[in-house]
Amino acid sequence: MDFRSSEQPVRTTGPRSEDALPETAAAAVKVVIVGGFGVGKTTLVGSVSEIRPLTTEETMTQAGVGIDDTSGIGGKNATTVAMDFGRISVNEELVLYLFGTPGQERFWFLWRGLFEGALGAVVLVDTRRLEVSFDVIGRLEERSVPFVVAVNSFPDAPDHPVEELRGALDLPESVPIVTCDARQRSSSRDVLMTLMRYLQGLAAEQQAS
Ligand SMILES: Nc1nc2c(ncn2[C@@H]2O[C@H](COP(=O)(O)OP(=O)(O)O)[C@@H](O)[C@H]2O)c(=O)[nH]1
Ligand SMILES: [Mg+2]
Repeated sequence: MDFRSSEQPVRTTGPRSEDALPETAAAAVKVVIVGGFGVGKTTLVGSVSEIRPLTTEETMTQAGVGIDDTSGIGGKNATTVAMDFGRISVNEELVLYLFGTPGQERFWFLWRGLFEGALGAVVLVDTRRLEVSFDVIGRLEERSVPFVVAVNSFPDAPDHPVEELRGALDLPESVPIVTCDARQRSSSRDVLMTLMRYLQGLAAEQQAS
């Protein structure tokens, strides 16, 4: 895909100049950020995106009460009903487009088509509610979407060693598990870099075989 344009129209309205893609951008990669309700998807996309992230949040309505399990996540009163969208230039050539998507069962219709063309995914995990991650991981495995797991460190979350989490989530040795603070740009960026390195490794393996 070539995002460069030889003709740069002069705009008086429209995207701000800082939203413009670098001229050198040569490759665009679609990355999906998934995870249960309140794990920090919107926060991660927001902290790392170089464009003002597009977020579709709707204050949780009575309809969501009892369906979205808010126990253990005090203070959370909005749930993502659609998607988060952001962009990050990893280097001069590589641009990632981030799509944050809810993992609750009632939003699975959004998954249709979303993973088309996606190179990989980040599964955000809250150790206080690991069970929401099971379905999400299962669905990624079904679709053969490579993913890394990022454990978002909430202050009152129990501190599980990575290998214990690997066991609990039933993940093979090869799947990277990292911890992060989704509010920190550098930490969110590290998660994405872990995914990119993992994807590179998989591509190299495939080439070798
Ligand atoms: N302590 C802590 N709080 C976080 C972190 N990431 C997100 N939060 C908070 O957790 C709540 C849910 O995050 P949000 O991004 O809306 O979750 P989403 O439903 O997955 O999009 C928000 O109040 C965030 O400020 C983190 O890494 N550490
Ligand atoms: Mg959200």
